[in-house]
Amino acid sequence: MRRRQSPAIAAIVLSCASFACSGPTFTFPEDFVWGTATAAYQVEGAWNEDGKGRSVWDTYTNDLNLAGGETANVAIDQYHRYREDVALLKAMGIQSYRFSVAWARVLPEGTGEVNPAGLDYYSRLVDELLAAGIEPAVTLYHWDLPQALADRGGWRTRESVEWFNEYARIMFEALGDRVGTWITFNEPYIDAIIIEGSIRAALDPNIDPVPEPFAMRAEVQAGQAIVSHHWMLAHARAIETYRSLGLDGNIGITLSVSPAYPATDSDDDAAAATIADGLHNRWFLDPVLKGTYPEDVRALYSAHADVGIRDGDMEVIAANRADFLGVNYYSPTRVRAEPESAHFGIASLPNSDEQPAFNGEVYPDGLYDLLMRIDRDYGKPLIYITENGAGFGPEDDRLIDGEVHDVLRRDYIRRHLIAAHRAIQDGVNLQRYYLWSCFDNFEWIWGTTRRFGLVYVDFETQERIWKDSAHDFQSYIRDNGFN
Ligand code: IFM
Repeated sequence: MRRRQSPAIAAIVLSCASFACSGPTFTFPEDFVWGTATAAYQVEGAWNEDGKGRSVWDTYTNDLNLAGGETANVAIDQYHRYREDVALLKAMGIQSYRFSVAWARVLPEGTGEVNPAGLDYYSRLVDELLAAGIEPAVTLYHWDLPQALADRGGWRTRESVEWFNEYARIMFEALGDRVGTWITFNEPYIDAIIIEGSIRAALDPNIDPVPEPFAMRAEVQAGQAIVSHHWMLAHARAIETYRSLGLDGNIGITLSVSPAYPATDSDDDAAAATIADGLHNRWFLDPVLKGTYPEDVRALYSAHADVGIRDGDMEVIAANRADFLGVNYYSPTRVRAEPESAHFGIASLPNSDEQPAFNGEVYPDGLYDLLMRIDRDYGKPLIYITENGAGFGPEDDRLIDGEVHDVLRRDYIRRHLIAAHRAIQDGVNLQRYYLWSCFDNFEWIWGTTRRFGLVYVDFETQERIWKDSAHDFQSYIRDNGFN
């Protein structure tokens, strides 16, 4: 029989568990990797320099005014300041830097002739990182399709699979000797379905405008499923190419995963949550980790549009399982049944947080739940958190006398790391955490009005200033955990 501990002994045990006595309370595994993430369009700038071609985002911001008049033509100018930025990452102790390649910088027309200056930039960035002891993790596609390819039909055409494969091969051959972590795509649900679906609906006079991106009418959303299928196929083909080159790194994909919770305990809300989970999560998790599509979502989409799945596609997808799954987590979805909703008869609840974050409800348990669920339902895959982070609004990012006391971000990061730690303790094979983002940057249609950085960027002067959260993160890495 276990003896009950006296309160005095319990107090000693508790204080010995603290950092002063035996190391941090939340200690991560020895080989855990701490990183930060960015994407080319959001940080590089130099939008038309050294032979770079246009991307669709150059068009969206410069010609279509989708970011309220702002552009990322300069962004945080990382193209010119990468040495300074790598030095900053090193000072923070960052162990891996996840960045993306701008396809149109390497292949201005998307296919065909390579731009040597563009390739050289990524080669220099990789060398600079390695010299600083930082492992590069390269995302091949973070939403910036070359405009030339968009003009040829973009991701809607099946040819896009081979365009991507050609580009991927060029990158593997150029950097594969020095880069050991590759991510094919970033967040297919958010970009291929939601963003591109909303933009398509907004620009096409034959399509009724979308009321709200996450409440997109079923027929518009289903019309994007073919794009997402081409991404899945291109992902699998790129893995096949990577392996055929005999390179020995790891290759995976990054999915945005949002656990869907029913708003009430009614059966109808439970069914609605299953649909939301299918649309956002299973539609991607299943092909990537099981080599199949979930039948329920396939039926929902096929009722409205051709999803584009052809003979042999599923074999290619199934034969090329990713080495790891990248998970981006920001918030959960609370779902209720709403029979009259044109969005598959479901609706999500508005965020009721007192201090709302840009990317939805703050709910660290959602991260724990989704990690446990992926571990359980998909055969314990190797998982990297490839994005997690917070933007709360100007109050949290106010620069006062050269300091930024971003209390809400600090709290957000800490609580999500505790959730990740708990999942590791419970057996999840989680080996990396990339914070989004090291630097404030250009947040797509919201431009510079949404800040997610550990480091404040003055967009006029390009000065970088560490926020309080940056000092926290530095200490977490140094101690491989925290109290
Ligand atoms: O900035 C984005 C990133 O490009 C994709 N994931 C979410 C981030 C914050 O909204």
